[in-house]
Amino acid sequence: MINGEIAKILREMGMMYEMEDVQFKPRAYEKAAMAVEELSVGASELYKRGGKKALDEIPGIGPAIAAHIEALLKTGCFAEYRRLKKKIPVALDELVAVEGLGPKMVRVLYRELRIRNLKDLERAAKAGKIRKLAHFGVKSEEKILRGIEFLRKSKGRFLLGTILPIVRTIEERLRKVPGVDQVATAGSVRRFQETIGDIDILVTAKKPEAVMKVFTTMPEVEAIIAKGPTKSAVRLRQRVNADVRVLPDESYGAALQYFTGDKAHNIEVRKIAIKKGWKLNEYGLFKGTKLIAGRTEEEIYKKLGLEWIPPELRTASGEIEAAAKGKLPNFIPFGSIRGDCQVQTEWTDGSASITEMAEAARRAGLEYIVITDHTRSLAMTGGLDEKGLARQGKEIDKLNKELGIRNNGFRILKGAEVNILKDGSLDIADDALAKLDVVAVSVHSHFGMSEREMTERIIRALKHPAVNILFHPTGRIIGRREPYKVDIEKVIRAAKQYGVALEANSSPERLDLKDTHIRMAVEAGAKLVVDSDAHSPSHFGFLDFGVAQARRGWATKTDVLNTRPVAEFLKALRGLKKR
Ligand code: DGT
Ligand code: CA
Ligand code: CA
Ligand code: ZN
Repeated sequence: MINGEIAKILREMGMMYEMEDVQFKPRAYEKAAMAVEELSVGASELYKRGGKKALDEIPGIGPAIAAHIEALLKTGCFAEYRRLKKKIPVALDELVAVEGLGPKMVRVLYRELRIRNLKDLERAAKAGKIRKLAHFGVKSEEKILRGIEFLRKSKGRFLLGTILPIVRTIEERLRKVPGVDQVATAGSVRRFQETIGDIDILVTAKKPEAVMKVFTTMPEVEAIIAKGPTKSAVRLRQRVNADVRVLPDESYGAALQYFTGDKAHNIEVRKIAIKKGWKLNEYGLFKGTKLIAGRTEEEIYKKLGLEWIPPELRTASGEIEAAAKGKLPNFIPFGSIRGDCQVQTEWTDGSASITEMAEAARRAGLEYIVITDHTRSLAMTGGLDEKGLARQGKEIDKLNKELGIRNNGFRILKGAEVNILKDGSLDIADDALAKLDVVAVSVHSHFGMSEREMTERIIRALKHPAVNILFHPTGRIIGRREPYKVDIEKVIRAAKQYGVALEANSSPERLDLKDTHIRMAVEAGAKLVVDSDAHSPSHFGFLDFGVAQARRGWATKTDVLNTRPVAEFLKALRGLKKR
Protein backbone atom coordinates (compact mmCIF):
# COMPACT_ATOMS: atom_id res chain seq x y z
CA MET A 1 0.00 0.00 0.00
CA ILE A 2 1.40 3.39 -0.97
CA ASN A 3 1.33 6.57 1.13
CA GLY A 4 -1.46 8.18 -0.88
CA GLU A 5 -3.75 5.22 -0.24
CA ILE A 6 -3.01 5.21 3.49
CA ALA A 7 -3.62 8.96 3.70
CA LYS A 8 -6.91 8.57 1.88
CA ILE A 9 -8.17 6.02 4.40
CA LEU A 10 -7.02 8.12 7.37
CA ARG A 11 -8.77 11.14 5.91
CA GLU A 12 -11.91 9.09 5.45
CA MET A 13 -11.65 7.99 9.11
CA GLY A 14 -11.54 11.65 10.15
CA MET A 15 -14.64 12.40 8.13
CA MET A 16 -16.48 9.39 9.51
CA TYR A 17 -15.74 10.54 13.05
CA GLU A 18 -17.00 13.97 12.09
CA MET A 19 -20.24 12.37 10.95
CA GLU A 20 -20.46 10.69 14.32
CA ASP A 21 -19.91 14.00 16.12
CA VAL A 22 -16.83 12.60 17.84
CA GLN A 23 -14.61 15.32 19.31
CA PHE A 24 -10.91 15.82 18.41
CA LYS A 25 -10.53 12.64 16.36
CA PRO A 26 -11.50 14.23 13.04
CA ARG A 27 -8.65 16.71 13.33
CA ALA A 28 -6.18 14.06 14.58
CA TYR A 29 -6.87 11.81 11.59
CA GLU A 30 -6.71 14.67 9.14
CA LYS A 31 -3.37 15.66 10.64
CA ALA A 32 -2.13 12.08 10.42
CA ALA A 33 -3.21 11.91 6.77
CA MET A 34 -1.21 15.05 6.05
CA ALA A 35 1.79 13.60 7.89
CA VAL A 36 1.73 10.42 5.80
CA GLU A 37 1.39 12.39 2.58
CA GLU A 38 4.42 14.41 3.50
CA LEU A 39 6.73 11.48 4.19
CA SER A 40 9.65 11.42 1.82
CA VAL A 41 9.79 7.61 2.07
CA GLY A 42 7.08 4.98 1.80
CA ALA A 43 5.34 4.16 5.10
CA SER A 44 5.64 0.48 4.14
CA GLU A 45 9.40 1.00 3.76
CA LEU A 46 9.57 2.62 7.21
CA TYR A 47 7.58 -0.22 8.66
CA LYS A 48 9.74 -2.86 7.03
CA ARG A 49 12.84 -1.27 8.50
CA GLY A 50 11.66 -0.18 11.95
CA GLY A 51 8.35 -1.90 12.69
CA LYS A 52 5.48 -0.18 14.47
CA LYS A 53 7.93 1.97 16.43
CA ALA A 54 9.05 3.67 13.24
CA LEU A 55 5.43 4.53 12.41
CA ASP A 56 4.94 5.83 15.94
CA GLU A 57 7.83 8.19 15.45
CA ILE A 58 6.32 10.00 12.47
CA PRO A 59 5.50 13.49 13.79
CA GLY A 60 1.73 13.96 13.98
CA ILE A 61 1.01 10.25 14.41
CA GLY A 62 0.19 8.75 17.80
CA PRO A 63 0.31 5.09 18.87
CA ALA A 64 -3.38 4.41 18.08
CA ILE A 65 -3.17 5.63 14.51
CA ALA A 66 0.23 3.95 14.09
CA ALA A 67 -1.44 0.66 15.02
CA HIS A 68 -4.11 1.25 12.39
CA ILE A 69 -1.45 1.93 9.78
CA GLU A 70 0.31 -1.26 10.77
CA ALA A 71 -2.91 -3.20 10.26
CA LEU A 72 -3.41 -1.46 6.92
CA LEU A 73 0.04 -2.48 5.75
CA LYS A 74 -0.39 -6.05 6.93
CA THR A 75 -4.00 -6.77 5.98
CA GLY A 76 -5.19 -3.84 3.86
CA CYS A 77 -7.81 -2.80 6.43
CA PHE A 78 -8.52 -2.35 10.15
CA ALA A 79 -11.44 -3.11 12.46
CA GLU A 80 -12.42 0.44 13.39
CA TYR A 81 -12.55 1.44 9.73
CA ARG A 82 -14.76 -1.54 8.95
CA ARG A 83 -17.04 -0.72 11.89
CA LEU A 84 -17.57 2.91 10.86
CA LYS A 85 -17.92 2.03 7.21
CA LYS A 86 -20.66 -0.43 8.06
CA LYS A 87 -22.62 2.22 9.93
CA ILE A 88 -22.64 4.67 7.04
CA PRO A 89 -21.76 2.72 3.89
CA VAL A 90 -21.31 5.60 1.49
CA ALA A 91 -18.69 6.60 -1.09
CA LEU A 92 -17.51 9.40 1.12
CA ASP A 93 -14.64 10.76 -0.97
CA GLU A 94 -16.90 10.86 -4.01
CA LEU A 95 -19.65 12.75 -2.19
CA VAL A 96 -17.55 15.30 -0.33
CA ALA A 97 -15.90 16.18 -3.63
CA VAL A 98 -19.15 17.94 -4.50
CA GLU A 99 -18.72 21.57 -3.58
CA GLY A 100 -20.44 22.51 -0.35
CA LEU A 101 -21.11 18.94 0.81
CA GLY A 102 -19.44 18.10 4.10
CA PRO A 103 -19.46 14.82 6.04
CA LYS A 104 -22.37 15.90 8.24
CA MET A 105 -24.57 16.66 5.25
CA VAL A 106 -23.59 13.34 3.72
CA ARG A 107 -24.84 11.66 6.88
CA VAL A 108 -28.22 13.40 6.61
CA LEU A 109 -28.49 12.48 2.95
CA TYR A 110 -27.78 8.85 3.74
CA ARG A 111 -30.12 8.65 6.74
CA GLU A 112 -33.01 10.40 5.03
CA LEU A 113 -32.67 9.41 1.41
CA ARG A 114 -30.25 6.44 1.41
CA ILE A 115 -27.86 8.35 -0.83
CA ARG A 116 -24.66 6.32 -1.12
CA ASN A 117 -22.86 7.73 -4.12
CA LEU A 118 -22.81 10.44 -6.76
CA LYS A 119 -25.39 8.69 -8.90
CA ASP A 120 -27.88 8.48 -6.01
CA LEU A 121 -27.21 12.11 -5.20
CA GLU A 122 -27.87 13.30 -8.73
CA ARG A 123 -31.04 11.25 -9.00
CA ALA A 124 -32.40 12.62 -5.70
CA ALA A 125 -31.51 16.20 -6.59
CA LYS A 126 -33.15 15.93 -10.01
CA ALA A 127 -36.27 14.45 -8.43
CA GLY A 128 -36.50 17.44 -6.08
CA LYS A 129 -36.10 15.30 -2.98
CA ILE A 130 -33.22 17.19 -1.40
CA ARG A 131 -35.02 20.52 -1.12
CA LYS A 132 -37.50 18.89 1.25
CA LEU A 133 -34.89 17.98 3.87
CA ALA A 134 -34.36 20.15 6.93
CA HIS A 135 -31.41 22.56 6.45
CA PHE A 136 -31.44 21.98 2.69
CA GLY A 137 -33.44 24.06 0.23
CA VAL A 138 -34.01 24.66 -3.45
CA LYS A 139 -30.79 26.65 -3.57
CA SER A 140 -28.66 23.89 -2.07
CA GLU A 141 -30.28 21.39 -4.39
CA GLU A 142 -29.33 23.52 -7.40
CA LYS A 143 -25.86 23.98 -6.01
CA ILE A 144 -25.43 20.23 -5.67
CA LEU A 145 -26.42 19.71 -9.31
CA ARG A 146 -24.00 22.41 -10.43
CA GLY A 147 -21.31 20.79 -8.29
CA ILE A 148 -21.89 17.39 -9.91
CA GLU A 149 -21.74 18.97 -13.38
CA PHE A 150 -18.46 20.68 -12.50
CA LEU A 151 -16.98 17.43 -11.22
CA ARG A 152 -17.96 15.69 -14.41
CA LYS A 153 -16.22 18.35 -16.49
CA SER A 154 -12.93 18.07 -14.61
CA LYS A 155 -12.98 14.29 -14.41
CA GLY A 156 -10.01 12.45 -15.79
CA ARG A 157 -7.58 15.27 -15.12
CA PHE A 158 -5.16 15.42 -12.23
CA LEU A 159 -3.50 18.26 -10.36
CA LEU A 160 0.06 18.93 -11.42
CA GLY A 161 0.93 18.96 -7.72
CA THR A 162 -0.32 15.38 -7.34
CA ILE A 163 1.38 14.11 -10.48
CA LEU A 164 4.79 15.76 -10.32
CA PRO A 165 6.12 13.81 -7.29
CA ILE A 166 5.11 10.53 -8.98
CA VAL A 167 6.79 11.63 -12.20
CA ARG A 168 10.02 12.50 -10.40
CA THR A 169 10.08 9.08 -8.70
CA ILE A 170 9.58 7.27 -12.00
CA GLU A 171 12.19 9.38 -13.78
CA GLU A 172 14.73 8.64 -11.07
CA ARG A 173 14.02 4.95 -11.30
CA LEU A 174 14.43 4.90 -15.08
CA ARG A 175 17.66 6.85 -14.84
CA LYS A 176 19.14 3.97 -12.85
CA VAL A 177 18.39 1.37 -15.52
CA PRO A 178 21.71 0.21 -17.05
CA GLY A 179 22.30 1.71 -20.49
CA VAL A 180 19.86 4.58 -19.99
CA ASP A 181 21.20 7.96 -21.01
CA GLN A 182 18.54 10.69 -21.02
CA VAL A 183 15.16 10.68 -19.28
CA ALA A 184 12.59 13.45 -19.59
CA THR A 185 8.88 13.87 -19.15
CA ALA A 186 7.22 15.81 -21.97
CA GLY A 187 3.58 16.85 -22.45
CA SER A 188 1.55 18.94 -20.05
CA VAL A 189 3.79 17.96 -17.13
CA ARG A 190 6.78 19.61 -18.75
CA ARG A 191 4.69 22.64 -19.60
CA PHE A 192 3.62 22.97 -15.94
CA GLN A 193 0.01 23.04 -16.95
CA GLU A 194 -2.24 23.22 -13.89
CA THR A 195 -3.89 19.88 -14.66
CA ILE A 196 -2.54 16.78 -16.34
CA GLY A 197 -4.29 14.23 -18.55
CA ASP A 198 -1.51 11.68 -18.80
CA ILE A 199 2.24 11.34 -18.34
CA ASP A 200 4.52 11.16 -21.40
CA ILE A 201 8.06 9.94 -20.70
CA LEU A 202 10.93 9.89 -23.19
CA VAL A 203 14.13 7.91 -22.77
CA THR A 204 17.28 7.32 -24.75
CA ALA A 205 18.87 3.95 -24.01
CA LYS A 206 21.09 1.27 -25.44
CA LYS A 207 18.75 -1.55 -24.44
CA PRO A 208 15.09 -0.54 -24.78
CA GLU A 209 13.87 -3.90 -23.46
CA ALA A 210 15.43 -3.23 -20.03
CA VAL A 211 13.52 0.07 -19.84
CA MET A 212 10.26 -1.63 -20.82
CA LYS A 213 10.76 -4.28 -18.17
CA VAL A 214 11.42 -1.82 -15.35
CA PHE A 215 8.64 0.51 -16.45
CA THR A 216 5.92 -2.13 -16.64
CA THR A 217 6.84 -3.75 -13.32
CA MET A 218 7.05 -0.62 -11.15
CA PRO A 219 5.21 -0.82 -7.80
CA GLU A 220 2.88 2.01 -8.91
CA VAL A 221 1.61 0.05 -11.91
CA GLU A 222 -1.96 -1.17 -11.64
CA ALA A 223 -2.35 -2.46 -15.19
CA ILE A 224 -0.30 -2.71 -18.36
CA ILE A 225 -2.14 -1.14 -21.27
CA ALA A 226 0.45 -1.88 -23.92
CA LYS A 227 3.94 -3.31 -23.96
CA GLY A 228 6.06 -3.09 -27.08
CA PRO A 229 9.77 -3.13 -27.92
CA THR A 230 10.22 0.66 -27.66
CA LYS A 231 6.90 1.93 -26.38
CA SER A 232 4.76 0.95 -23.39
CA ALA A 233 1.78 2.37 -21.57
CA VAL A 234 0.55 1.63 -18.06
CA ARG A 235 -2.20 2.67 -15.71
CA LEU A 236 -0.89 3.72 -12.30
CA ARG A 237 -2.57 3.07 -8.99
CA GLN A 238 -3.23 6.79 -8.76
CA ARG A 239 -5.55 6.17 -11.75
CA VAL A 240 -3.39 8.16 -14.14
CA ASN A 241 -1.91 6.69 -17.33
CA ALA A 242 1.77 6.94 -18.17
CA ASP A 243 3.59 6.01 -21.32
CA VAL A 244 7.25 5.68 -22.15
CA ARG A 245 9.07 5.83 -25.49
CA VAL A 246 12.66 4.86 -26.10
CA LEU A 247 14.33 6.90 -28.82
CA PRO A 248 17.61 7.07 -30.70
CA ASP A 249 19.94 9.90 -29.61
CA GLU A 250 19.73 11.72 -32.91
CA SER A 251 15.98 12.34 -32.62
CA TYR A 252 15.71 12.88 -28.88
CA GLY A 253 15.35 16.67 -29.21
CA ALA A 254 12.77 16.33 -31.99
CA ALA A 255 10.69 13.90 -29.96
CA LEU A 256 10.98 16.11 -26.89
CA GLN A 257 9.79 19.08 -28.91
CA TYR A 258 6.98 17.11 -30.55
CA PHE A 259 5.65 15.48 -27.41
CA THR A 260 5.95 18.57 -25.24
CA GLY A 261 3.38 20.48 -27.27
CA ASP A 262 1.12 22.09 -26.78
CA LYS A 263 -0.60 21.17 -29.98
CA ALA A 264 -1.28 24.76 -31.06
CA HIS A 265 2.35 25.72 -30.46
CA ASN A 266 3.56 22.73 -32.49
CA ILE A 267 1.29 23.56 -35.38
CA GLU A 268 2.76 27.07 -35.59
CA VAL A 269 6.32 25.81 -35.34
CA ARG A 270 5.68 23.24 -38.04
CA LYS A 271 4.29 25.99 -40.30
CA ILE A 272 7.60 27.80 -40.08
CA ALA A 273 9.40 24.62 -41.17
CA ILE A 274 7.00 24.15 -44.08
CA LYS A 275 7.52 27.76 -45.19
CA LYS A 276 11.22 27.03 -45.46
CA GLY A 277 10.43 23.94 -47.53
CA TRP A 278 11.40 21.58 -44.68
CA LYS A 279 9.57 18.96 -42.69
CA LEU A 280 9.36 18.72 -38.89
CA ASN A 281 8.13 15.64 -37.06
CA GLU A 282 8.98 13.60 -33.98
CA TYR A 283 12.06 12.16 -35.71
CA GLY A 284 13.65 15.43 -36.67
CA LEU A 285 13.81 18.45 -38.93
CA PHE A 286 14.31 17.28 -42.52
CA LYS A 287 15.42 18.89 -45.75
CA GLY A 288 14.14 16.32 -48.22
CA THR A 289 15.31 13.11 -46.60
CA LYS A 290 18.30 14.71 -44.91
CA LEU A 291 18.13 15.16 -41.15
CA ILE A 292 19.27 18.73 -40.41
CA ALA A 293 18.40 18.91 -36.70
CA GLY A 294 16.97 16.58 -34.08
CA ARG A 295 19.45 15.85 -31.33
CA THR A 296 18.42 18.81 -29.16
CA GLU A 297 15.44 21.15 -29.01
CA GLU A 298 17.77 24.13 -29.13
CA GLU A 299 19.14 23.20 -32.57
CA ILE A 300 15.65 22.70 -33.95
CA TYR A 301 14.41 26.08 -32.76
CA LYS A 302 17.64 27.70 -33.91
CA LYS A 303 17.43 26.25 -37.44
CA LEU A 304 13.90 27.64 -37.62
CA GLY A 305 15.16 31.10 -36.66
CA LEU A 306 13.76 31.00 -33.14
CA GLU A 307 15.17 31.41 -29.66
CA TRP A 308 14.64 28.28 -27.57
CA ILE A 309 11.25 28.67 -25.90
CA PRO A 310 10.82 27.40 -22.33
CA PRO A 311 8.22 24.58 -22.28
CA GLU A 312 5.78 26.33 -19.97
CA LEU A 313 5.54 29.21 -22.44
CA ARG A 314 4.50 27.01 -25.38
CA THR A 315 0.87 27.98 -25.73
CA ALA A 316 0.79 29.73 -29.15
CA SER A 317 0.00 33.04 -27.57
CA GLY A 318 2.76 35.29 -28.83
CA GLU A 319 5.83 33.35 -27.71
CA ILE A 320 6.78 32.31 -31.26
CA GLU A 321 6.63 35.88 -32.60
CA ALA A 322 8.72 37.07 -29.66
CA ALA A 323 11.24 34.24 -30.11
CA ALA A 324 11.55 35.06 -33.83
CA LYS A 325 12.56 38.60 -32.91
CA GLY A 326 14.86 37.39 -30.15
CA LYS A 327 12.67 39.28 -27.71
CA LEU A 328 11.39 36.72 -25.25
CA PRO A 329 11.17 38.50 -21.89
CA ASN A 330 13.45 37.52 -19.05
CA PHE A 331 10.84 35.39 -17.30
CA ILE A 332 11.00 35.11 -13.51
CA PRO A 333 13.47 32.27 -12.81
CA PHE A 334 12.48 29.21 -10.81
CA GLY A 335 13.73 29.41 -7.24
CA SER A 336 13.77 33.20 -7.18
CA ILE A 337 11.21 33.77 -4.41
CA ARG A 338 12.95 35.13 -1.30
CA GLY A 339 10.00 35.51 1.03
CA ASP A 340 6.59 33.87 1.36
CA CYS A 341 3.69 36.24 2.00
CA GLN A 342 1.05 33.68 2.91
CA VAL A 343 1.77 31.32 5.80
CA GLN A 344 -0.79 29.85 8.20
CA THR A 345 0.19 28.36 11.56
CA GLU A 346 -1.43 26.37 14.33
CA TRP A 347 -2.80 29.68 15.62
CA THR A 348 -5.55 28.95 13.10
CA ASP A 349 -5.77 26.15 10.52
CA GLY A 350 -2.06 25.46 9.93
CA SER A 351 -0.46 22.30 11.31
CA ALA A 352 2.74 23.76 12.80
CA SER A 353 3.98 26.50 15.11
CA ILE A 354 5.40 29.81 13.95
CA THR A 355 8.90 28.58 14.82
CA GLU A 356 8.46 25.35 12.88
CA MET A 357 7.19 27.21 9.85
CA ALA A 358 10.04 29.71 10.05
CA GLU A 359 12.60 26.93 10.27
CA ALA A 360 11.06 25.05 7.36
CA ALA A 361 11.02 28.24 5.30
CA ARG A 362 14.67 28.86 6.05
CA ARG A 363 15.53 25.29 5.08
CA ALA A 364 13.64 25.88 1.84
CA GLY A 365 16.01 28.77 1.13
CA LEU A 366 13.67 31.64 2.04
CA GLU A 367 14.79 34.82 3.83
CA TYR A 368 11.46 35.87 5.33
CA ILE A 369 7.86 34.83 5.78
CA VAL A 370 4.71 36.74 6.54
CA ILE A 371 2.50 35.02 9.09
CA THR A 372 -1.04 35.40 7.79
CA ASP A 373 -3.42 33.49 9.98
CA HIS A 374 -7.13 33.86 9.34
CA THR A 375 -9.20 36.48 11.08
CA ARG A 376 -12.22 36.18 13.29
CA SER A 377 -15.17 35.81 10.95
CA LEU A 378 -13.65 32.59 9.67
CA ALA A 379 -14.79 30.88 12.83
CA MET A 380 -14.17 27.30 11.66
CA THR A 381 -10.45 27.96 11.63
CA GLY A 382 -10.45 29.73 15.01
CA GLY A 383 -9.78 33.02 13.24
CA LEU A 384 -7.91 35.65 15.27
CA ASP A 385 -9.48 38.87 16.55
CA GLU A 386 -7.59 42.07 17.41
CA LYS A 387 -6.46 40.69 20.74
CA GLY A 388 -5.28 37.46 19.15
CA LEU A 389 -3.31 39.37 16.55
CA ALA A 390 -1.71 41.49 19.28
CA ARG A 391 -0.69 38.38 21.21
CA GLN A 392 0.68 36.80 18.06
CA GLY A 393 2.57 40.01 17.29
CA LYS A 394 4.33 39.83 20.64
CA GLU A 395 5.25 36.21 20.03
CA ILE A 396 6.68 37.13 16.61
CA ASP A 397 8.75 39.97 18.12
CA LYS A 398 10.18 37.53 20.60
CA LEU A 399 10.95 34.89 17.97
CA ASN A 400 12.60 37.42 15.69
CA LYS A 401 14.96 38.34 18.49
CA GLU A 402 15.84 34.70 19.11
CA LEU A 403 15.85 33.51 15.52
CA GLY A 404 17.50 36.62 14.13
CA ILE A 405 20.76 35.69 15.76
CA ARG A 406 20.51 31.99 15.18
CA ASN A 407 19.37 32.16 11.58
CA ASN A 408 21.42 34.88 9.94
CA GLY A 409 18.73 37.49 9.99
CA PHE A 410 15.78 35.38 8.90
CA ARG A 411 12.72 37.59 9.44
CA ILE A 412 9.20 36.76 10.45
CA LEU A 413 6.81 39.50 9.44
CA LYS A 414 3.46 40.18 11.07
CA GLY A 415 0.47 39.85 8.82
CA ALA A 416 -3.02 38.49 8.57
CA GLU A 417 -5.37 37.06 5.98
CA VAL A 418 -8.20 39.45 6.74
CA ASN A 419 -11.68 38.51 5.61
CA ILE A 420 -13.46 40.77 3.20
CA LEU A 421 -16.99 40.91 4.59
CA LYS A 422 -20.08 40.88 2.42
CA ASP A 423 -20.13 44.65 2.05
CA GLY A 424 -16.40 44.96 1.31
CA SER A 425 -15.42 46.07 4.80
CA LEU A 426 -12.79 44.16 6.79
CA ASP A 427 -13.32 42.12 9.93
CA ILE A 428 -10.38 43.67 11.83
CA ALA A 429 -10.27 47.22 13.22
CA ASP A 430 -7.97 49.80 11.61
CA ASP A 431 -5.73 50.31 14.64
CA ALA A 432 -4.97 46.59 14.76
CA LEU A 433 -4.24 46.55 11.01
CA ALA A 434 -1.83 49.45 11.51
CA LYS A 435 0.34 47.25 13.72
CA LEU A 436 0.91 44.64 11.02
CA ASP A 437 3.79 44.65 8.53
CA VAL A 438 1.62 43.25 5.74
CA VAL A 439 -2.16 43.31 5.46
CA ALA A 440 -3.62 40.78 3.06
CA VAL A 441 -7.31 40.40 2.32
CA SER A 442 -9.41 37.68 0.76
CA VAL A 443 -12.93 36.45 0.17
CA HIS A 444 -13.99 33.42 2.20
CA SER A 445 -17.76 33.80 2.37
CA HIS A 446 -20.81 34.69 0.27
CA PHE A 447 -19.37 33.14 -2.87
CA GLY A 448 -22.72 33.31 -4.64
CA MET A 449 -22.95 37.08 -5.19
CA SER A 450 -23.53 38.55 -8.63
CA GLU A 451 -20.48 39.60 -10.62
CA ARG A 452 -21.21 43.28 -10.10
CA GLU A 453 -21.67 42.91 -6.33
CA MET A 454 -18.57 40.73 -5.92
CA THR A 455 -16.42 43.10 -7.98
CA GLU A 456 -17.59 46.11 -5.97
CA ARG A 457 -17.09 44.22 -2.73
CA ILE A 458 -13.48 43.37 -3.55
CA ILE A 459 -12.66 46.82 -4.91
CA ARG A 460 -14.01 48.44 -1.76
CA ALA A 461 -11.57 46.31 0.23
CA LEU A 462 -8.70 47.26 -2.09
CA LYS A 463 -9.44 50.93 -1.44
CA HIS A 464 -8.79 50.46 2.27
CA PRO A 465 -5.55 52.36 2.90
CA ALA A 466 -4.03 49.58 5.03
CA VAL A 467 -4.42 46.79 2.45
CA ASN A 468 -1.27 45.49 0.72
CA ILE A 469 -2.16 42.18 -0.96
CA LEU A 470 -5.25 40.49 -2.38
CA PHE A 471 -4.97 36.74 -1.78
CA HIS A 472 -6.28 34.10 -4.22
CA PRO A 473 -8.27 36.70 -6.15
CA THR A 474 -10.82 34.42 -7.83
CA GLY A 475 -11.40 31.83 -5.10
CA ARG A 476 -11.32 28.76 -7.31
CA ILE A 477 -10.31 25.30 -6.11
CA ILE A 478 -9.25 23.35 -9.18
CA GLY A 479 -11.60 20.46 -9.89
CA ARG A 480 -13.68 21.24 -6.80
CA ARG A 481 -14.92 24.80 -6.82
CA GLU A 482 -15.59 27.23 -9.63
CA PRO A 483 -14.20 30.73 -9.16
CA TYR A 484 -16.76 33.17 -7.84
CA LYS A 485 -18.14 35.56 -10.43
CA VAL A 486 -15.91 38.59 -10.60
CA ASP A 487 -14.73 41.07 -13.22
CA ILE A 488 -11.05 40.27 -12.88
CA GLU A 489 -9.97 43.04 -15.25
CA LYS A 490 -11.62 45.63 -13.06
CA VAL A 491 -10.06 44.10 -9.96
CA ILE A 492 -6.62 44.20 -11.59
CA ARG A 493 -7.06 47.85 -12.55
CA ALA A 494 -8.21 48.71 -9.02
CA ALA A 495 -5.26 46.83 -7.51
CA LYS A 496 -2.90 48.91 -9.60
CA GLN A 497 -4.74 52.14 -8.80
CA TYR A 498 -4.88 51.59 -5.04
CA GLY A 499 -1.41 50.10 -4.68
CA VAL A 500 -2.33 46.54 -3.83
CA ALA A 501 -0.30 43.53 -5.00
CA LEU A 502 -2.15 40.53 -6.42
CA GLU A 503 -1.28 37.04 -5.27
CA ALA A 504 -0.28 34.20 -7.52
CA ASN A 505 -1.12 31.46 -5.05
CA SER A 506 1.14 28.42 -5.59
CA SER A 507 -0.98 25.82 -3.84
CA PRO A 508 -1.50 23.16 -6.56
CA GLU A 509 -5.25 23.16 -6.05
CA ARG A 510 -5.57 26.93 -6.22
CA LEU A 511 -3.03 28.46 -8.66
CA ASP A 512 -4.96 31.69 -8.32
CA LEU A 513 -4.37 34.06 -10.11
CA LYS A 514 -4.06 31.62 -12.97
CA ASP A 515 -1.66 32.03 -15.89
CA THR A 516 -3.90 34.07 -18.19
CA HIS A 517 -4.94 36.38 -15.35
CA ILE A 518 -1.30 36.86 -14.36
CA ARG A 519 -0.60 37.94 -17.91
CA MET A 520 -3.45 40.47 -17.71
CA ALA A 521 -2.00 41.80 -14.46
CA VAL A 522 1.49 42.07 -15.92
CA GLU A 523 0.17 43.88 -18.97
CA ALA A 524 -1.80 46.26 -16.76
CA GLY A 525 1.32 47.03 -14.74
CA ALA A 526 -0.05 45.64 -11.48
CA LYS A 527 2.42 44.02 -9.06
CA LEU A 528 2.34 40.41 -7.93
CA VAL A 529 3.50 38.23 -5.08
CA VAL A 530 4.00 34.46 -5.42
CA ASP A 531 3.04 32.63 -2.21
CA SER A 532 2.82 29.01 -1.14
CA ASP A 533 -0.26 29.42 1.10
CA ALA A 534 1.61 27.06 3.43
CA HIS A 535 -0.47 25.27 6.02
CA SER A 536 2.34 22.88 6.94
CA PRO A 537 6.14 22.85 6.71
CA SER A 538 6.43 20.91 3.45
CA HIS A 539 4.21 23.37 1.59
CA PHE A 540 7.06 25.79 0.91
CA GLY A 541 7.87 23.31 -1.85
CA PHE A 542 4.80 24.61 -3.70
CA LEU A 543 6.44 27.93 -4.57
CA ASP A 544 7.79 26.76 -7.92
CA PHE A 545 4.26 25.81 -9.03
CA GLY A 546 3.37 29.46 -8.59
CA VAL A 547 6.57 30.59 -10.31
CA ALA A 548 5.71 28.31 -13.25
CA GLN A 549 2.28 29.90 -13.56
CA ALA A 550 3.89 33.35 -13.30
CA ARG A 551 6.21 32.36 -16.16
CA ARG A 552 3.21 31.15 -18.16
CA GLY A 553 1.77 34.60 -17.43
CA TRP A 554 4.91 36.30 -18.82
CA ALA A 555 5.92 37.75 -15.46
CA THR A 556 9.49 38.89 -14.91
CA LYS A 557 11.30 39.25 -11.62
CA THR A 558 10.42 42.94 -11.33
CA ASP A 559 6.71 42.14 -11.55
CA VAL A 560 6.95 39.92 -8.47
CA LEU A 561 7.69 41.88 -5.31
CA ASN A 562 8.76 39.00 -3.08
CA THR A 563 11.75 38.21 -5.27
CA ARG A 564 13.39 41.08 -3.34
CA PRO A 565 15.20 40.95 0.00
CA VAL A 566 13.00 41.79 2.97
CA ALA A 567 13.82 45.50 3.33
CA GLU A 568 13.36 46.15 -0.38
CA PHE A 569 10.21 44.07 -0.42
CA LEU A 570 8.63 46.13 2.35
CA LYS A 571 9.75 49.34 0.73
CA ALA A 572 8.30 48.31 -2.62
CA LEU A 573 5.03 47.25 -1.00
CA ARG A 574 4.71 50.62 0.76
CA GLY A 575 5.84 52.38 -2.40
CA LEU A 576 2.80 51.05 -4.29
CA LYS A 577 0.62 53.10 -1.95
CA LYS A 578 2.46 56.35 -2.59
CA ARG A 579 2.22 56.43 -6.34
P1 DGT B 1 -2.64 16.16 -21.36
O1 DGT B 1 -1.98 14.84 -21.40
O2 DGT B 1 -4.05 16.12 -21.79
O3 DGT B 1 -2.49 16.85 -20.06
O4 DGT B 1 -1.92 17.13 -22.43
P2 DGT B 1 -0.63 16.87 -23.31
O5 DGT B 1 -0.25 18.18 -23.90
O6 DGT B 1 0.40 16.14 -22.51
O7 DGT B 1 -1.19 16.00 -24.50
P3 DGT B 1 -0.91 14.50 -24.95
O8 DGT B 1 -0.46 13.64 -23.84
O9 DGT B 1 -2.14 14.09 -25.67
O10 DGT B 1 0.22 14.65 -26.03
C1 DGT B 1 1.50 15.13 -25.69
C2 DGT B 1 1.98 16.06 -26.75
O11 DGT B 1 2.16 15.37 -27.98
C3 DGT B 1 1.01 17.19 -27.10
O12 DGT B 1 1.12 18.30 -26.25
C4 DGT B 1 1.40 17.50 -28.50
C5 DGT B 1 1.81 16.18 -29.06
N1 DGT B 1 0.70 15.54 -29.80
C6 DGT B 1 -0.13 14.61 -29.34
N2 DGT B 1 -1.01 14.26 -30.26
C7 DGT B 1 -0.74 15.00 -31.33
C8 DGT B 1 -1.29 15.12 -32.65
O13 DGT B 1 -2.26 14.46 -33.00
N3 DGT B 1 -0.72 16.02 -33.47
C9 DGT B 1 0.35 16.76 -33.09
N4 DGT B 1 0.87 17.63 -33.93
N5 DGT B 1 0.88 16.68 -31.90
C10 DGT B 1 0.36 15.82 -31.03
CA1 CA C 1 0.13 14.10 -21.55
CA1 CA D 1 -0.01 11.08 -23.80
ZN1 ZN E 1 -7.46 32.10 2.09
